[in-house]
Amino acid sequence: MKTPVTVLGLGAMGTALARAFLTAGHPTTVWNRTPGRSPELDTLGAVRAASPTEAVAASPLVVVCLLVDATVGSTLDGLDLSGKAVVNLTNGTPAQARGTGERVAAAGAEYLDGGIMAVPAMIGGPAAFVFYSGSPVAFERHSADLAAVGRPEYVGGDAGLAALHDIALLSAMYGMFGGAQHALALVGSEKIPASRFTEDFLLPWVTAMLGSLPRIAKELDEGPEPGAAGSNLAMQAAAYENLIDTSVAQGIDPGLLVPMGELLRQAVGTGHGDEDLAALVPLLRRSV
Ligand code: FVH
Repeated sequence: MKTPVTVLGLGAMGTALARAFLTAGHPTTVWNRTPGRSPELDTLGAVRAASPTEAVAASPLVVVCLLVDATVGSTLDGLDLSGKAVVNLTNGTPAQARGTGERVAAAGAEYLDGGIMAVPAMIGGPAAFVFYSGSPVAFERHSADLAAVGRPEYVGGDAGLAALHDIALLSAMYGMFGGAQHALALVGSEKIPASRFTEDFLLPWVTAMLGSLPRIAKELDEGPEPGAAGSNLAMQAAAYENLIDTSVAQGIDPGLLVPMGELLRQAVGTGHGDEDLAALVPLLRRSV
């Protein structure tokens, strides 16, 4: 028999997780603050618990997917978690993950924090993956069970590391979407259709540019290769002024672009004008 699983939270993501566990044959108990949510899970065989206490008691593996970290605290506090593996897939910061991990361990459970790299429709499919960090015991015991929702990627014993990986990827995603949305606003200012522009130009361009990421990463790991910058920062900083000027002239708020321009100028001003985009990364580091 497959490991029984409890899912706390039946929002869009919790529902997708419960569905994936049920589809993979796990006896699945669910609880949600607002009763009766996602009735389709009942036909798949989900058992509804009347309270978090009842839900947690039903399974050795407890998956939590609620809105924010504070919600996780108020839901789990005071529960008897002894002998359980608690896997928290709620988005949060590394510090929140470590704090929740300490409280869950104090309540007698093994703790894994997770970062889901998928939208609900992707859960259980080949492109979904989930970062995990925290208890190696829990990961070893349950990674095969957790594979039902997406490819498990264990990134270390520090409970905060999954959140760090998650936030890093979300940062890249929002930067990418912010740039793309700015591009669509620019062409939209001249009534150029968004779909055609996206398919013919935006997607191929962004895809080609993303191809330079491994070289940037290698440079960060191993240092710059002398003379390798084909598009030096002095040139980029000069051209970047045109992005701001054109936005303003077209009536588009340049707010999403301005910080990158400032960083380029800072790089040139501190002697990195002949380097490439990898040189910007160290400039973002602040001592904490
Ligand atoms: N959906 C997505 O695309 C992303 C993909 C990556 C991971 N995120 C994170 O997953 C967490 C849950 O997200 P969600 O999409 O399921 O969110 P909602 O559909 O808004 O559901 C929220 C659930 O949280 C429950 N809840 C809210 N407040 C409380 C509370 N004070 N006490 C108990 N439960 C609470 C809510 O219950 P209800 O409103 O139905 O009663 C839902 O079950 C999230 O961290 C994402 O960042 C999703």
